[in-house]
Amino acid sequence: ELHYDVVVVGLGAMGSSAAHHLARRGARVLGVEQFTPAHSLGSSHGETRIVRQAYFEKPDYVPLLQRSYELWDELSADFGEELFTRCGALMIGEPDSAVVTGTLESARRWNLPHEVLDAAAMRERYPQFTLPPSQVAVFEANAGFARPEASVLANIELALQAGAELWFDTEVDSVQLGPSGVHINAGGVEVTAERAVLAVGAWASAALGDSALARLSDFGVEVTRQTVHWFEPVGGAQALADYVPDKMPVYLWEWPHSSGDAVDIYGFPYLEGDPGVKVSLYKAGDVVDPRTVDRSVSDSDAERLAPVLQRSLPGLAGRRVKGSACMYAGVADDDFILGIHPGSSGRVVLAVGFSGHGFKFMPVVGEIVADLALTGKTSLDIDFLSPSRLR
Ligand code: PYC
Repeated sequence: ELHYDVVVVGLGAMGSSAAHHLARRGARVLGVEQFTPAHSLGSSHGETRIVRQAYFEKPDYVPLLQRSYELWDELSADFGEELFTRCGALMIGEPDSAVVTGTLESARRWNLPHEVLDAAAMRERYPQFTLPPSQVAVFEANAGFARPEASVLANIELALQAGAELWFDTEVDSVQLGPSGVHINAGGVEVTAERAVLAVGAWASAALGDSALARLSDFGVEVTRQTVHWFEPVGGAQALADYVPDKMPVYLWEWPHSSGDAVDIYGFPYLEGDPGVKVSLYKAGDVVDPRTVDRSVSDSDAERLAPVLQRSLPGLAGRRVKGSACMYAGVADDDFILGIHPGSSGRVVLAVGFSGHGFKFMPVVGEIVADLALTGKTSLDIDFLSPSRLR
């Protein structure tokens, strides 16, 4: 019989991090992934993800981010490659916008260094951005971007080095409680474990069979299709030099809008080797099924983005040269689902529903999941993310 301390289902950002943290603590770990290492069929691809600490969504996330920053640096050192580049972040909007007020609330509550720049200061310092006179930007120097594919590969490599067994191209057909712990059917092979971790991302509603434990749709996770785009500057390829990380931070920009309009954008500096600069509308996707989602991306996907880009960063509104589609696994209140599954007698840990803003938490989620799977508790406050709040 194949028996493990912990089986981790899903080896995207969160599952690979969990497998890494569990294995380095000496647990006997099996990780199962339906696709290949660091694949592009979920939510852990696309070259870059924003990492920031003055968190406009909720100050409760800040202690998790402080720990995540320590673990980002540890992961980069252990892997031998910089995975988190601190080029700074700009949170832009009207002074009373949710992005600006929320960022300032978290920065003040947790005493995080930041600067408020008005439209004139922005023009001077970051001429790529065109703010109307009424808008401001909160600059956080201790922020930047992480590289998702390399981060997942780092977790996988370090998990393997620490003794984890990882099965790729293997679908999990069922996850059930049984007499010897959790019973999992993975690619036709029955395995048992003391604990299981479900880190299935956007596949929450489509994978794992229909047992009550596996039915994550009960938690109301809604999958949407998101597209990101790379634009060549109006000045052509030689103007890409104006968008390098030394000259341009990551940004998230909330524009005033009537409900239903999708006009908030975010983006990144130019990365060497890319044909353009990455930018996207924030949370603008349609509800989809991950099994049938259209992964091709065309100019029509950028129709709503183009006018917002034109008014926000006019010098970047040139040719669209590349695109990519991914999925968000959204929860109604936009908070993650991180904790022990309420119907699992303490045996199943959920790390799902990251709602389009989870990637920066990848290292701390791995640590928390390992705490929960091995000891049933964690020293970080995650009560606000409890699965029980949703059912
Ligand atoms: O979490 O900062 C974020 C983010 C920006 C766009 C998508 N997620």
